[in-house]
Amino acid sequence: MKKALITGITGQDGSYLTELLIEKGYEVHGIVRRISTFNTKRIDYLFHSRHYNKKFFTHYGDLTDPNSINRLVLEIKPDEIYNLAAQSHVKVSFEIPNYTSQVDALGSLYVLEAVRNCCPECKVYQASTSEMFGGIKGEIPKEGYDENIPFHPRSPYGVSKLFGYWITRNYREAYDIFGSNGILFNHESPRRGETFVTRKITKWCGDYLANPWETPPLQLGNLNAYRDWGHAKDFVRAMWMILQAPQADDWVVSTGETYTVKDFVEKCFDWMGKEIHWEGEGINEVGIVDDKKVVSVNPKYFRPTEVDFLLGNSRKIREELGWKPEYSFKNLVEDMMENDSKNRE
Ligand code: NAP
Ligand code: G4F
Repeated sequence: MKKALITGITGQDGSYLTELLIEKGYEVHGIVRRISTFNTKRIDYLFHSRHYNKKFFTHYGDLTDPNSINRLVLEIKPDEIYNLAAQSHVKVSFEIPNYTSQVDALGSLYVLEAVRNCCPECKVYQASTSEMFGGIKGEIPKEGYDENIPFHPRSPYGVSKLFGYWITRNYREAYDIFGSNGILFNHESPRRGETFVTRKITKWCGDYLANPWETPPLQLGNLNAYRDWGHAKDFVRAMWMILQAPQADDWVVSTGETYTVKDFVEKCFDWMGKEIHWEGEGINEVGIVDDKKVVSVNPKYFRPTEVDFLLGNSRKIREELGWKPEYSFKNLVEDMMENDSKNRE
């Protein structure tokens, strides 16, 4: 039986990946960090399921504590490590750049060092990101970003992740470690953190459906940013495929379609059977439904430097590994809206 170790198991991707690996017959170990509230709600049901609980183990550890990572890698001796743990919020990374770098940059080094010292045959998946590309108008390739386009990160998060990307490549070249980067574009789901824009919108829609006249308007930042949004279930499947490839490599994973934040809001209103129209411009732009203001812009959500446009070109993983997404943009919105509108109608 193969053993996998997942850092960030309590996050959106960690929870879906755990399910996938257990279905594939793996024994799954996950690192949970200690915080003062419960942080295991996305994986709690796995402990209570007879199907899962004998193949699933969690351990305390923290990516800022290299001793804990070394100890767990030595004890578990995994066949595969998925390094998903991160301070993953781009806007927050401007407020806590030092901490973000410790987790997202140095944390990935600690994982690789533990593998080099304790189990050099173990394969390592590094959670790299489309945030390493700049999304700056004028620099964007027509077909979308692929593995060969130069990086230009625009946040402490993006810069820290770029270190993770390069240190993974370096350990591959220097020590022959099977270390692969998945350069994943945005992926969402009903388990998405509530401060990321898609989930913030669908959560708000759930409140609005329950009480349209009392719900205060949804406050957003940049309505015109473009993102290539996929479903997390499709994307964790790509992570697994990346570690089953014949050789370690770097892979872009994306849907190949891009939409604005405004498009996402419109699709959610479509799902509710309502039409939204927009008035005004810039920070005065508002969304109106049934003569009522439902969306406004609050500059507090703007970033000091923004990634304006993301579109991925995932031709390589589609052709070489046979990956393709099953969820469309419409299916993604439906899945999130169904979840957030439950028990609210
Ligand atoms: P997420 O929901 O924010 O999960 C992050 C995970 O990291 C959580 O389990 C979190 O624990 C854990 N973590 C944070 N700081 C830690 C620390 N110091 N030590 C140990 N664990 C720590 O993120 P996600 O959306 O699942 O993304 C997974 C990975 O892919 C991240 O590395 C992210 O940067 C990257 N990525 C995500 C996307 C996307 O669109 N979702 C795209 C590209 C790359 P708590 O539960 O305790 O907070
Ligand atoms: O949902 P977001 O916060 O995601 P962002 O910044 O694209 O980062 C996510 O995807 C990355 C992959 O490209 C991951 F690496 C990263 O870990 C994370 O999962 O923001 C998406 C867009 C941005 O342009 C932002 O400025 O939405 C815009 N936006 C507009 N209003 C907002 C809001 N973002 C947030 N979080 N909250 C708003 O109110």
